[in-house]
Amino acid sequence: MNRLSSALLETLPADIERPSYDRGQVRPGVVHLGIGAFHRAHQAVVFDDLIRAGDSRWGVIGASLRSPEVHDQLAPQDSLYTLVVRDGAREQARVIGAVKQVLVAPHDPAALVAALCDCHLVTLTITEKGYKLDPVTGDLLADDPDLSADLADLSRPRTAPGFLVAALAERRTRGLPPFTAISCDNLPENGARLRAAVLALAGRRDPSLADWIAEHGAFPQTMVDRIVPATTPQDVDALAVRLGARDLAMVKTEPFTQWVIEDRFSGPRPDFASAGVRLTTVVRPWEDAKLRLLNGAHSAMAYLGGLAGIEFIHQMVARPDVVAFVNRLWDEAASTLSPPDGLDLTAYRAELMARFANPALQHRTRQIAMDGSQKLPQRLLASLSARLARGQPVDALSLGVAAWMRWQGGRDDAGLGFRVDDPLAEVTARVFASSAAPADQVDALLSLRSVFHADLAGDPALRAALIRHLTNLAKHGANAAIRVRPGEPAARG
Ligand code: CS2
Repeated sequence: MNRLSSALLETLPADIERPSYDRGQVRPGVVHLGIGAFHRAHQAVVFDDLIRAGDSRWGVIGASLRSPEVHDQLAPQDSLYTLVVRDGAREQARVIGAVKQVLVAPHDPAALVAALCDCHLVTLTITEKGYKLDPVTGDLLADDPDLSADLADLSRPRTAPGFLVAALAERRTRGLPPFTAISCDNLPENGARLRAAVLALAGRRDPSLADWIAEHGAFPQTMVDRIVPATTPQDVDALAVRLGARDLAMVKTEPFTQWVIEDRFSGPRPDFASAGVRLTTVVRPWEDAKLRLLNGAHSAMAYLGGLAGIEFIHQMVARPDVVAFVNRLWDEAASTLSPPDGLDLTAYRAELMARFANPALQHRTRQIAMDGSQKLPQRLLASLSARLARGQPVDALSLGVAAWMRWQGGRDDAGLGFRVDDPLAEVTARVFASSAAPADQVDALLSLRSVFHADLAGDPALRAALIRHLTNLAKHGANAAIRVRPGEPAARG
């Protein structure tokens, strides 16, 4: 069967939406770093909408900072791919034309720097790990080999901050203004983090460059939201039947999508509002609500479900005991939020539960469990700290954290081993190798300063709750632990 390509667009069935514009006229106003599935199902769709509406400045040059995989999927397809939106039994398919090209940074770093010198916007999804900042001190990481290489020599950058600084230096030399750099990772203050990383790296090379970026650059904060599970070979096969062509770069997602951007730009700004994006002055309350409610529940369900051997999120929320647990977690987390105007937490929670229940997404608990050490602070620990500071109970939040702890042991409740996919996996594996006692495990994990701040780690109420939960999890399993209400003993489930 043929691959999806420009030549095949005309032959696609009528119910497949496709670019309604001349792709040859689209200019590359955006460079995206980290062109994974999330970008293709979220920001790239907004740029496609803008181009469809007649503004051809917002074509995307995508870049992968490590692997050639996305390039190899998209290049034979003229960078076309299908967005498959699934809602229960309903499915819509739309071919997205906004991506013009994919660069593989390590193969040709100069091409990426050149693209960055010739764009208005840079968007980034480089994951929590990509910012190269110590999560506690906020300084550049001391022991990252790629960052050390960039600090020594930026002629062939390796890291995202390295690429941005190399290109900004070049733009300054050429008398061009900086681009607007929009972090789209699930991190609080994502724009401030990106700015801090770029300024720190620039400052180590040339303080006047850092001053110029600080004065003229823009790093808006954002909140991004759309559930985008990893594509499976079965998804590709099913789409091939609909398209009559194979699309190895397809992405699958839900109908819901949301993007809130701080209105702070250093150059041309697309008419984002016309494409459904909310521009605002304060993003933090949106981010906090999304991270602590959606992502907090996701992570807690990922570890509890993973331990109980439950594969998908929709299977979790099909269970009344899990729904009750998630609601307890949300009651605790919501009490720490100051929702912005336009966000009704009751409606938001109901909508989240319905999104989790979408059976067509097949969102794996294992996928969400990845990189927990990087995700826990903003998803569960921020709410925990706020509650503990007010002397309030944290039973559900601490169960989520205890489940993350047990996950580090690399063995589920049925005794099956799995690989813990996390930058701290080696360190946490040693904790489980050295003691089987929950109290020892809790103490050792609480001493990880890149995850738990010292005052959180030293809180006796938290330590006691974690030991109680980890003991229950080890003795009775996650299914039973989900059902335990504060004050009740655990029963085997
Ligand atoms: C998920 C997120 O994998 C994960 O950690 O919690 O990717 C989640 O699906 C998105 O943030 C939804 O916007």
